[in-house]
Amino acid sequence: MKHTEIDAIVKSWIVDAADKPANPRVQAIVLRIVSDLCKAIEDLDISATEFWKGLEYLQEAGKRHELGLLAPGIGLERFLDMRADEADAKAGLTGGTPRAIEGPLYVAGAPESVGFARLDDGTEVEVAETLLMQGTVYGANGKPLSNAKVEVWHANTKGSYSYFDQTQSAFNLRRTIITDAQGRYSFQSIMPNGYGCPPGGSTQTLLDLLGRHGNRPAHVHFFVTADGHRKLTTQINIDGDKYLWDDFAFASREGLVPPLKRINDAAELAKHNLKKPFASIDFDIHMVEEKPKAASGLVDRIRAAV
Ligand code: MBD
Ligand code: FE
Repeated sequence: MKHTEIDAIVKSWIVDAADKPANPRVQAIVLRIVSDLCKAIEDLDISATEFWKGLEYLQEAGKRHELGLLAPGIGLERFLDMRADEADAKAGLTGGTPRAIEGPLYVAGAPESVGFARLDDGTEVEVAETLLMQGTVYGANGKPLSNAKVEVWHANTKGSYSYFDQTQSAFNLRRTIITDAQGRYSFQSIMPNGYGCPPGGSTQTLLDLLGRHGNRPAHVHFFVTADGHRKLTTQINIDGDKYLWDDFAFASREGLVPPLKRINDAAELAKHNLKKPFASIDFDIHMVEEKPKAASGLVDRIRAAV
């Protein structure tokens, strides 16, 4: 079939078949996606068996709650970021901390504290390097922002996230830190390890067929919100990680790999009440204003909440 024939027949199914008011946005999107899919079936001569295998794949991925993992794995979540960056550039919005994908592993409702938080529950202190991370949140006017909300979440030494990994304590490695009067946040935690897609799962199965690995470099996620500013979703990567520029989710970005210092100085150890050398990362965060034509910082999606 020619593409013009496909367009006509799909329009007859999706648009002309309507006999009551349609949601025009949904109609336009479904028309486009079904037409494009039919064209792919035609052009690639996708067999009926291949079609049903594809549908079954998505059904199974949904059953396993892996669609939120598949989306970054095939680049779609990164693509949304690229479009948001483009919208910002067009709107003349510059200067903020780069955004980076949220991923599927955020949990709302983490314990809140002002200025400082300890993120880890202590169960991995023996096997993990201690990580201290700190910085200042700056507003659009370049001045430190007190009372900004910094939500942080990251994986443990096995690359697993609490809540999704039920062997971890509630909210392990997840906290909400309110910046102090100087706009500063700081936390003590453990050095995370990179995440790997569950072996045998839907996402890894597809990645295998594509000849790809399913690993992320070690990273720390942030949501930052402050009055009068656009919500920032970002993450930093741990410098030196094997997968630093080979992330299966394509989220590594210039500006989001802060220098990592290894500290062994007795006075510094004493200051933080630590007994062994630790890693320290300084990361300042620059917020921008919410602008009409720029990307919104708010993304409505279902998130776990406790
Ligand atoms: C993660 O930890 C993550 O951040 C993303 C984007 C995908 C899978 C696991
Ligand atoms: Fe993550």
